[in-house]
Amino acid sequence: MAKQPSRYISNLTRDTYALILAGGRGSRLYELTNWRAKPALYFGGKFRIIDFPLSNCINSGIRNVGVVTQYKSHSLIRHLVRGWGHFKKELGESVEILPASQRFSDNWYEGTADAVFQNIDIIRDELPKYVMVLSGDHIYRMDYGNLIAKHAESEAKMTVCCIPVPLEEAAGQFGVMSVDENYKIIGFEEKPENPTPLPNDPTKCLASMGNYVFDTEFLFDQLKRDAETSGSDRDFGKDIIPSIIEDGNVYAFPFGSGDDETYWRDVGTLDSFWQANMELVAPVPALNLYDKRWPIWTYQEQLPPAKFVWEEDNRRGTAINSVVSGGCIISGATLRRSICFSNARVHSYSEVEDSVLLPDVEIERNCRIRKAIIDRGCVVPEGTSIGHSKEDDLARGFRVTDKGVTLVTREMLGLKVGY
Ligand code: ADQ
Ligand code: ADP
Repeated sequence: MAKQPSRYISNLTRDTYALILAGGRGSRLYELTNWRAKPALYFGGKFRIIDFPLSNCINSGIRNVGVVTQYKSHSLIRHLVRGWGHFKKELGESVEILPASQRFSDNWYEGTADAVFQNIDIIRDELPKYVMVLSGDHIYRMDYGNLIAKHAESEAKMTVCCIPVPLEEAAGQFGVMSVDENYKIIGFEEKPENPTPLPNDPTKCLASMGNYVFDTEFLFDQLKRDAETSGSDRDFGKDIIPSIIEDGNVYAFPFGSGDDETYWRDVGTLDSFWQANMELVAPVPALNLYDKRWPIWTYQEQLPPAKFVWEEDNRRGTAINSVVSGGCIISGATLRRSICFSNARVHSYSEVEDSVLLPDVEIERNCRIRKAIIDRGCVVPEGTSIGHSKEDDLARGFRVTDKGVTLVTREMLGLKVGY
């Protein structure tokens, strides 16, 4: 590689404005996204999904970020204000919230491209050379600096992050591309039923991660052209990418090409949400949340440390292969392979296995809980059994997935609803 000027990557990231799309509905998460947007969903004991792309931006040196919100944005906005509201414009840093506000048209954000189009003036004010459009829906750690450097070096107009995914997982779920030997994109289909396999691995295809880098003016030109195209869904995957690959200069960037680990999860379903959380209780998880060089920032209220109480009559408050957050008290109860978000209370004689307890959950005495997701603020009454019989769970109004994960929300327990 030719010798690069000093501060090569930091100059590129400084010249980049990142727009995180956080307006999606996440309908396959059912009641978990009844009250919150998918990017506001809790993850990993103390985070929300949006913290991952936001932390990736900050850790990569991208300090000007807009978060585009729309659907059920209240808890997302509250989190952003509390946890990400301290950046100082005077120091060249900002995390701005960009709700759909009908400034240009009478419509809310239609597709993803429209969500960017409706903020062109705000982006233009920042005078960035590059614009990154990032999905607010995924869990991964990535140094975007490598991606932007590759974009600049290949003189691409647009670069799409990609990752090999098994064909059956990708079918109908992801944008799928074919590339030449230089990773120039030569074909792109949005969510095909029969994805084109990779030449060197017929079991996988190259999926789009929904993360893009653009030369700013090129992006604006495409968005304006698309806005005037009748019949367009105003979507990057459906409309913009397929319409520009023919003219060339659209490249793919394989995730994990730099120093990044290749952990990337789209927690779009209850099963994948449960699974991704469960991966963190493994003795050595694939996602390292403990890397001081790549901290995941979040908002966390001040809470006392987690407490484990072993009562005198041998009721053992224990947590084995589990992740327990601040403010929790596990008294005389046993947790195995479980994640407790802040302020959980698990009382005597209860057993919790392979489960995710979101914040402020209380499990009263003598409960047996297995393979469950317990939503924020649930109080599970004494003696309740969850996850041991699908019929019983369904009869009590809980949701049970095909893979046998039980979701319990406050509403299902007859408690008051609301965030
Ligand atoms: P999807 O994830 O299905 O596919 P989409 O539902 O449009 O695409 O969501 C993309 C991102 O934009 C999400 O973060 C979502 O929250 C947000 N979003 C959706 N609609 C929005 C709106 N109207 N306003 C603001 N934000 C909105 C995309 C690509 C695929 C790719 C997958 C990877 O289209 O090609 O494979 O992402 O997950
Ligand atoms: P259990 O159903 O297990 O009896 P309790 O609510 O009585 O649950 O709590 C059991 C233990 O947890 C208490 O004996 C105490 O040691 C600890 N505990 C409960 N609340 C607090 C608190 N606010 N601060 C510190 N420890 C607490």
